[in-house]
Amino acid sequence: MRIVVLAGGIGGARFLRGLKAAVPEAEITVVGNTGDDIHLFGLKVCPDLDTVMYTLGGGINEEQGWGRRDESWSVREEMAAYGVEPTWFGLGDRDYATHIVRTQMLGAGYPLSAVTEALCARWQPGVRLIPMSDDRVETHVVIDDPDKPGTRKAVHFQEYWVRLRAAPTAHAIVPVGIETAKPAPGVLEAIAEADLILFPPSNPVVSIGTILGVPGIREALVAAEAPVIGLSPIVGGAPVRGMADRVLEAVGVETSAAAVAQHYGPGLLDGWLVDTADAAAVLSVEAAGIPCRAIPLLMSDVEATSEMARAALALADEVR
Ligand code: GDP
Ligand code: FO1
Ligand code: CA
Repeated sequence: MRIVVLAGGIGGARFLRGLKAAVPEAEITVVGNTGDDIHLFGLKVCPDLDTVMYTLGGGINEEQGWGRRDESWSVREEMAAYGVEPTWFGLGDRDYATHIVRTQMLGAGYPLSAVTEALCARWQPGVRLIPMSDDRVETHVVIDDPDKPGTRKAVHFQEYWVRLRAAPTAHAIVPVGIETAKPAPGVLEAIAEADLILFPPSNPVVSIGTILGVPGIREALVAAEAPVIGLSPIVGGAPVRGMADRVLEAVGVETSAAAVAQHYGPGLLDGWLVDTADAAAVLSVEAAGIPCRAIPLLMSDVEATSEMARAALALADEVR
């Protein structure tokens, strides 16, 4: 079975671990979000691709959910000693090696998709990991400018998320460069040839939403023969982790499992899974034309996550 998964960082990566355990024979292609990518100290950092690669390859810091395990921070300390900004984004020594290799290969002319494949040759994530695009897309967030009252400014998504902890109201989410971005080689083919397409419980705006914004990807998903089944990242009316409510608010979508399904729409989604805490949402999602089931959606361990993956497969069989 060929499965395509659109993934952000932690939510996507953890779901993929359960999916792999549930269907070990499946050929899984992951289309990764690169809107979170940032250039720091001359290096290209791809947090969501790395989170998927490290999680599936056994190199992730499990507690944190991002970055390398057994990490040390000498380079960061030395940079701080030089007074070099920014200091709010934590790059560890082991992680630095990934960004150095990536930046070196990009500089030599390889596209990001080829670089990602090369990095994965070491980590063996057991899936084919493709960035959504080889073209540069960087999500920015429009907030009030605290230095110039009455005016607004755009900050990089990582600055909004990590430095500001999504505290300022987001007026708009702008994926800079997306209009001219092309899907990376293999993305549209994988979608067209898939037997099943999954939206893991990733951020609907800045992870899945960004991938869907690459011209051609949404159209390919709508046209695909395979059913598209999504799992809600919102449980009991709140994000399980992180601040997805802040970016949902920015796009005018209520933080609820039902509203996220309707935001994707019945033209795109063929099925939606909500948590048992949101069982009351099933009727309204179905009334909106999307088959919906309520099951436990907390990825507390690999077995619980595999159970979620099996439920997604079962719903796909029902709607197929
Ligand atoms: P990020 O790029 O690291 O933010 O990760 P993703 O975009 O892939 O996923 C983030 C989303 O995962 C958040 O909105 C969380 O609510 C969701 N999430 C995290 N853990 C769980 C879980 O155990 N169950 C569900 N349903 N969602 C989760
Ligand atoms: N998240 C943080 O909250 N603080 C950090 O200092 C931080 C550093 C970092 C470095 C590499 C990497 O791959 C991810 C990192 N993250 C960090 C996580 C990540 O930037 C965000 O959680 C996601 O992009 C949000 O979608
Ligand atoms: Ca992310």
